[in-house]
Amino acid sequence: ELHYPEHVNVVTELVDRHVSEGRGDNVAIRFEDEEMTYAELQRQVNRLGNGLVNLGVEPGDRVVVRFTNRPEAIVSCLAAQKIGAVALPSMKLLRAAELVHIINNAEASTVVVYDALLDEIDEALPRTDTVENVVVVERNGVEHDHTDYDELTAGTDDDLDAHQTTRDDLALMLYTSGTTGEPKGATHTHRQVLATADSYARYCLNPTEDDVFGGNPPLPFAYGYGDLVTMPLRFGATTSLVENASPGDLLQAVEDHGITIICSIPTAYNQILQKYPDGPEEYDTSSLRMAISAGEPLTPSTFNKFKDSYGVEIYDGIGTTEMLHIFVSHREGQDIDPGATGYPVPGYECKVIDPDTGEELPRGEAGLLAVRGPTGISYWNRPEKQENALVDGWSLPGDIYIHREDGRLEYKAREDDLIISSGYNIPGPEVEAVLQELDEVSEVAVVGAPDEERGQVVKAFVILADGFDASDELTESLQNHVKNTLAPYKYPRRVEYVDELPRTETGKIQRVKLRERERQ
Ligand code: 3SK
Repeated sequence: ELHYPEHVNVVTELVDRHVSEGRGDNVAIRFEDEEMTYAELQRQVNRLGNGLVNLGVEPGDRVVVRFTNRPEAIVSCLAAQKIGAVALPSMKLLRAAELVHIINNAEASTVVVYDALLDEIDEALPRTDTVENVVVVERNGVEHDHTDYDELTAGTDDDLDAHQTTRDDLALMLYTSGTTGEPKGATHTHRQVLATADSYARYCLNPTEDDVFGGNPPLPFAYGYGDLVTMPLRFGATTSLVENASPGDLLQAVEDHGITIICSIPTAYNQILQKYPDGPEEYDTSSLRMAISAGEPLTPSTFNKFKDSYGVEIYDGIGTTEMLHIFVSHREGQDIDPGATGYPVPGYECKVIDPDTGEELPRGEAGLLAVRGPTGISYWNRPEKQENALVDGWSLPGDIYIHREDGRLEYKAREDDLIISSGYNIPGPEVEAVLQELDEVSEVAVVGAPDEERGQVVKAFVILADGFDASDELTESLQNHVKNTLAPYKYPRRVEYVDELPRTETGKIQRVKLRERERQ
């Protein structure tokens, strides 16, 4: 079990401790060709923290932080947390209507925003009730009549004592992507933020201050916040930020910043493999010691291809915005079985239950995953959602898993992604993983389509890899590949070739949109 003192402020632990213990010259952030040491990060956090206090921001206030993956995003979150406020990073693609919902639901008092993302805030503001301060980081000459970040911080002190937050005060709020209804605010306390590094990172990644974490998950995505803020800073390591990273940008950052732990999602790993199949020949990726993946299940074929081309293993993990980070994964040094997500992360317990009775199922049977540990589901002001999401202290993330005899947890599907066809339960992602093995397939999503005879049939939406064209013969060979690999009733009776798949900003396939399309 993880223990924290009654009073703890996450910023003291992530930044100040390194400076006071002699690691102030370690590089905390690398961005383009700039480096920011821990001492400089502390100074910038303190100056903005003082600026926010001068504006009247109080402990407990919610501060919306809206940026691309840039250093000011990290400084702004940490400055808010250091003065006892709650950082609320917002995804950059959110439109005004979504921002209105979030700002009003969170009753945010303050917004710190990158000027390139100001327009949606300006459109949202007249429909919000609580915002008193808007601080703009002007880097692109966007005109505005709000508080200027550089002016606000220019006149403030370099020193700031962290607010005496308790370990159970809120530090961070992240809104779910809202694929199943209105976005919900998932709240996280100072100790829970630290716990993600002290459980998952410490045991599964084994980081040291020489590590460089880098990748392209957006910082407001819990996965990105953990990998690119909490985890590197907890260990005095470096975070490498890349704005709007394409596969090439990501590999360039590996080469330029010496990334040792690359963090991304399966789609991006597949894109890298498609575009740069002989990676190390085009970019120097020799600094990499491991790769991590989350957001969507990683298929064994992606794991194997990446290992063959780039010489490192991808550690898959499952987490949720509500749990803040990964709670099932393999650990560094363990024998990875790419057919399973891994074991419960030390500190977490997992069980697979019957969704109807709540009883734990025998090993080997598929059911609903339940998890408990140092983080857990706690929604801001949504009692009706809270009630069903947390049962007797167990969080129910909504995934179907098998708890195997060997102790590993094997992903089957999201609860909603189980296709029931002629009475058979068919996990869509299992069929996706098999189709993904084929060179012809670049990306694929499998959902249930309504069918008079079978209730539902398996339907695959396929993006073809470069150089392949759709044809009846190709469809037949995709179908045969599934029939020859899985129980034949799982093969996709319908295949549609598409140019793109609907995805959330965090890269998750929106199968719900595909299902809706099929129902029309
Ligand atoms: O999607 C995931 O698997 C995930 C992992 C870590 C943190 C947050 C999320 C949603």
